[in-house]
Amino acid sequence: MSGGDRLATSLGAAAARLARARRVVVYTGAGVSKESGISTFREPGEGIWARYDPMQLATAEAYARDPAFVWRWYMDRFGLIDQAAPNPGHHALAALERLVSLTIVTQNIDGLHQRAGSHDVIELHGSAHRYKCVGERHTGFTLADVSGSDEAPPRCPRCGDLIRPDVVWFGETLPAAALERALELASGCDVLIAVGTSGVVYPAALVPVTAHQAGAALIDVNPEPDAYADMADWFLQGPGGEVLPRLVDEVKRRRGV
Ligand code: BV8
Repeated sequence: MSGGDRLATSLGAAAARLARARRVVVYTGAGVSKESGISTFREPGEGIWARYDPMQLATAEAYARDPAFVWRWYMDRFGLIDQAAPNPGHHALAALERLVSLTIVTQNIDGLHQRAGSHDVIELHGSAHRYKCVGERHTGFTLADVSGSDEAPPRCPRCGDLIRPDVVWFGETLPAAALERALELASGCDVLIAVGTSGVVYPAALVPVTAHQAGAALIDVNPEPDAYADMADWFLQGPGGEVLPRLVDEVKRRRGV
């Protein structure tokens, strides 16, 4: 059987299970935004961490050491995110939310799921569209609220502390309510779809494992094998922007819509 035939067979079986799902969780990582032109983190040679040292950029210590350098790096990245648009993978997941009871649990900070029309989205690692002061006493700012320059981080209008992106850096705990709800949904869902994640960053990476251990069917979508491919009931090997629309079309066909 060719690779394409294997994918079609697995995709049909996965769609049949999805079409009769009671409660679905979709767990996404940077790969789901790759076809929107946003770099992933760990792909050999092209990922963000293949070009930059995360410990020099994505930690509170790095920000304290050189706030202007880290701020400028994030302003460059967020500029690319602002130019990006949802791709067919994001739109397929928004369509799936209209077919089954579904929550997206994302590690991504780009907000593309929401821009594609998904409503129930849990952001485990924060957002590129939200800022807070380093003391975390004042949060929920937009960039316009703090009128930052690309060169130097602005100061909090309420307390004068440095402003920082409201994203989760290495060594920082995830937003407790978001992680708690994500793990609760994972332990109660009957199907979990993992899309575009290497599955190496904890504690977020526990979400698919929690679902699998609770007996949920696991569908893994990735062009390359990842941490979930072996434990998955169906490993759908391909880019999310191609596999997800086909998967949702199959579910619609089985649902007669
Ligand atoms: C924590 C910031 C408690 C936001 C990120 C030492 C000290 C402290 C902690 C640790 C430590 N050692 C280990 C840890 C835990 C650490 C961790 O897990 N490290 C890993 C790397 C080993 N975790 C933490 O620090 C977390 N906090 O543990 O706090 C604590 C506190 C103190 C002390 C101990 C513990 C915080 C983790 C969050 C870090 N923040 N980014 C930003 O700037 O963006 S990391 C980054 O990784 C992003 O958040 C990203 O979302 C996340 C996961 O990456 P992926 O999304 O999976 O992306 P990746 O590139 O890896 O994979 C992409 C996949 O897509 C690939 O498989 C590829 O094949 C696939 N793909 C490619 N094209 C497509 C595709 N898929 C589909 N379609 C395509 N077209």
